[in-house]
Amino acid sequence: MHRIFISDLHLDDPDSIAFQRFAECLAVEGQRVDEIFILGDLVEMWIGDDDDSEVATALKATLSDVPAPIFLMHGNRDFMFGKAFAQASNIRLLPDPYVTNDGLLLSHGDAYCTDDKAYQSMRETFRSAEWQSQMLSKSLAEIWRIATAAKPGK
Ligand SMILES: [Mn+2]
Repeated sequence: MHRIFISDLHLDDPDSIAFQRFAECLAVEGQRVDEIFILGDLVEMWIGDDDDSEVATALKATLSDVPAPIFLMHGNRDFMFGKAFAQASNIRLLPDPYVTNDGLLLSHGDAYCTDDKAYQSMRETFRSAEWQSQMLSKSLAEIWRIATAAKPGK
């Protein structure tokens, strides 16, 4: 069993070196590994699956092209990745934490920053179905404005 683990790329521009290297990595490793795990904060910010920005479009195209199965966990920046994105990108969303069938515990890790009470309370709000549906009912421009003002940690 061969796997690769990626996290915290914070991609925000399809023309950046980081995005190009990510695409190359998936193109090469996607041919020879059994599973690819992306453990959060793949993008700098995800404002909803209907995002039609260049980076969102490039990301879906890049991910859906990979022959190996891709598993994606939310980070503290991209916790809004949803079912529509998963389907369009041909990836599977993982809960956090997640234990593989051979006993690896996977987590983005922000849930364990327990001394940061302010962050944990914000995290609870951001992950609630109520807050998310309220956000997703706004326009993309409005969500972008709110998200940019509230950058939730690294
Ligand atoms: Mn993070």
